[in-house]
Amino acid sequence: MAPAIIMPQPDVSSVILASTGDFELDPARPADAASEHLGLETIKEALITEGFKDAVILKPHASRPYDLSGGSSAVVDAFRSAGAAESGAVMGISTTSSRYHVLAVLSPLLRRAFPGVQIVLGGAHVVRERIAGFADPVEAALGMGLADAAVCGHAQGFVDLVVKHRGRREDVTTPGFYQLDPVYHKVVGRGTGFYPRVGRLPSSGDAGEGEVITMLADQCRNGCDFCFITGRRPPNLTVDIVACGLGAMLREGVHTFSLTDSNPFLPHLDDFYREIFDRIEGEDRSLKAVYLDPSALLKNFYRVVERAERYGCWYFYAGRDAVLEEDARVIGTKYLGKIKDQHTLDEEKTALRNFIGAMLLRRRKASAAVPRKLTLSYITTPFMTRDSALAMLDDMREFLDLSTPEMEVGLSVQALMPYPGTALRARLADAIDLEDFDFDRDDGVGISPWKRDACPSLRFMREVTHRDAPMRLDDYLPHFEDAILRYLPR
Ligand code: B12
Ligand code: SF4
Repeated sequence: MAPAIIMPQPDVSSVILASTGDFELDPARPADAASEHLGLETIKEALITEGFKDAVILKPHASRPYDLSGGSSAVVDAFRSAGAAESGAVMGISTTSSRYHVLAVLSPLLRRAFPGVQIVLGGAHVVRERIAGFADPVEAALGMGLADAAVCGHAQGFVDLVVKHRGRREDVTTPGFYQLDPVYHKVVGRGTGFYPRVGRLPSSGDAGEGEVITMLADQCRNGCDFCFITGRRPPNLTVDIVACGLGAMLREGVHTFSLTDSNPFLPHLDDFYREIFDRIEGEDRSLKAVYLDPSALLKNFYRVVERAERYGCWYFYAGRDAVLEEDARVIGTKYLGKIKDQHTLDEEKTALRNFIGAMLLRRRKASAAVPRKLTLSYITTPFMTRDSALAMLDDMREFLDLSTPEMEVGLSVQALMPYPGTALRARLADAIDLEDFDFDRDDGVGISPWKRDACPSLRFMREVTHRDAPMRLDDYLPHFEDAILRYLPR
């Protein structure tokens, strides 16, 4: 291949941010995505903070994804109206692993329509990893020309490209920013990116509707093997920025904050959250989708219950994950870096039951009419035996029996996914299909990255839902049992 000629690049005229989740190759199939994207809102806010005001987040209308299946002229038009045809336009595309295949169509389309545009890739899929036989996501994206640069971790490198280096990517040396050396065609770059400086708390969603998604802090020290966020740099959000941001949104009429914080009840974050909520004490607000790590309940039960009430949390999402130690070991579900043994899992079960009881009691005492909710999330794996799957099913039923109108308990099941960058992926590499996260793997029905596809949940999901995990499993339990009995050997 002839070495690329380095052309001087103009200043950045516009920045167009988009998510692969908002594009669909098969119009008959509903997309997984939400058109809101907190990561992209964060980048936009960081650019504004640094004085760059011309960033646009591309959003499809009426929550329908952009159709990439036909001539795609509507997609090109949307990018053009956002400024893609201007010289010096930079595109920032965010992707998760399950939507990565969209790029194979989207990037060439954009390059044809807007020659000279810079495409920068970021998001959960973009990590560096060295596993024999697997393509490194950054090398793959850059090598195939799907992007001119790739940002691992948080977005500081992108902000530097636009503001500090005025679009000249060869000058960017910020950690987390990767590109191909123009002469040797080797990937250059290092580390993972910092969370960029923001003047205001980023949020996504429509404040006018009264509910937004936001992140106040993001740290967890458990280190589960399947978890992607582990090891990421914590955001540098200060109490001031968060409290002022929440205050401003409350004044705009927002009453519900959906939090993406990974583990808000860890003791080392107590002071941070307490200070924030002290500042907005007395305001009418509630928090939902609050992640409740069951192990956080073990030593600090009453502290967690008290904090949850004080912060206004009414809808919790807890990772029950595994019920038996053998499954916990496969998944790598941990408490402070240590795989959960049977004793810990059993203690967590008791603690979760007590938590449901405590919430119910408080709900009955409280004057507020809001019912409490807890969704328990379970993870099925291709390595489950019939007995362990049935034990999981029993556990689900026991929790579901505790559901009342005042304290609703719901279930969600996820199939274990060996996402790039996770310890799980490295550990189970020989059980994963080589085509995993490749462009051909979307068969339009369901996706299994596992060579050993004995997983009842995957078959169950295909049969019952015809798509990925339903959020609430309650109605599907009998089908789940059928699938276990039918597909899992004794
Ligand atoms: C909230 C959330 C959602 C929300 C999204 C709401 C929203 N407004 O964004 C909902 C429920 C819709 C959702 C859906 C899904 N999600 Co989700 N989600 C999360 C969660 C918990 C937080 C994400 C977040 O908002 N973080 C806060 C922001 C500030 O950080 P960020 O998004 O990572 O963005 C920063 C960097 O990544 C980077 N960045 C991101 N995009 C870009 C783009 C460019 C150009 C650049 C330079 C940088 C960059 O810069 C940002 C700021 O520094 C993460 C777990 C986690 N804690 O990361 C999982 C996670 C991202 N989701 C995941 C998955 C699998 C999904 C689904 C596929 C689930 C499903 N089966 O339906 C869908 C797919 C959605 C899609 N678009 O494709 C996985 C992705 C794993 C992977 N390798 O792909 C994660 C990591 C959880 C996990 N299992 O480990 N999700
Ligand atoms: S407890 Fe949750 S956030 Fe923490 S490492 Fe495990 S899966 Fe990730």
